[in-house]
Amino acid sequence: MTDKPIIHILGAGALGSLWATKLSKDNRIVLLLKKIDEKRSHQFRFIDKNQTTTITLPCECSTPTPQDSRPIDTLLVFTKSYDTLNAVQQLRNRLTPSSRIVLFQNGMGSQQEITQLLPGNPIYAASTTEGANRPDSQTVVYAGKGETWVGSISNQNNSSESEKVLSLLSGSGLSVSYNSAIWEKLWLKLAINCAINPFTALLNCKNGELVGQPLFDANITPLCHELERVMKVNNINKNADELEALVKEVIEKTANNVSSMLQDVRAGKQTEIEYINGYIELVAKNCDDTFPTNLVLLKRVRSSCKPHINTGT
Ligand code: KPL
Repeated sequence: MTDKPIIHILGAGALGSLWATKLSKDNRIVLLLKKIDEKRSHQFRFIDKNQTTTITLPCECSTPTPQDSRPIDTLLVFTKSYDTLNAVQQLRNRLTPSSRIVLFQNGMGSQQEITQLLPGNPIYAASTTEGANRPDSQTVVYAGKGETWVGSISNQNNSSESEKVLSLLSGSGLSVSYNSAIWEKLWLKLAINCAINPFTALLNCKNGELVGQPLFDANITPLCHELERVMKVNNINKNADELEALVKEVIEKTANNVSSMLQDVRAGKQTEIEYINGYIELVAKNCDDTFPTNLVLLKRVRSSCKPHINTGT
């Protein structure tokens, strides 16, 4: 009989599967899936460098069923930002006041939705630069080693709980550190996503192909000035020049990436635009300010980034 901790993972996309694989060495991982087969297990190929391993993990249903009703101790959430609230709500009868939840969503807004839904729970947000992709539904490729920062975003900010979360996540062997200023990290990541993702989706190009394109070149500076102002409203001081330099640095480092937004568009999926540039527009409305460059990008993605056929490029 083993007393390894049980970690439930909601959202078995590329990143969820990467963490599930890495954490499975020291923990009992349970994947929460919408559809499960009678074996109640999920198998996929995991490719790390040139090594392929077959991973088989137990799974439970992510919607309420009499069979899957045991309380959840630790929940890592990897759903798309727009699915997060509904997905966590579906598990509500399995969450106790001590269930700890770690949110790995892109953008901003889903974190606040969960802290409002569960004001008494220890809730953490993580920001990660780990790279993983899923070339097909049965294969997960670990594409690039990165770093992960995690920090508390709930009122239940208790240091032994935070140490526990850090130690659980560090058991993955991935590089994880605790960040008591996690909102600042999330805001910086949001600003970078606002300044890269919509352009790549509109121009249908890799990150590294943005600089030099008239749409990007004409708008990046005014957009960074708007992001400086919106961040100031949220007590984050980063000036527009620093932001623009950071965006260009990320573009260079991720030159070969197809951004998550363009991946969604190419795969015919809904994008996370409402939790990226859409979140900036929400702040604009709340503080009676306007961020016109951001708004034009938001409207253009809303109207023209309807899913299109994957050309395979
Ligand atoms: O986080 C990203 C994303 O694609 O969502 C960036 C930083 C733009 C890297 O591709």
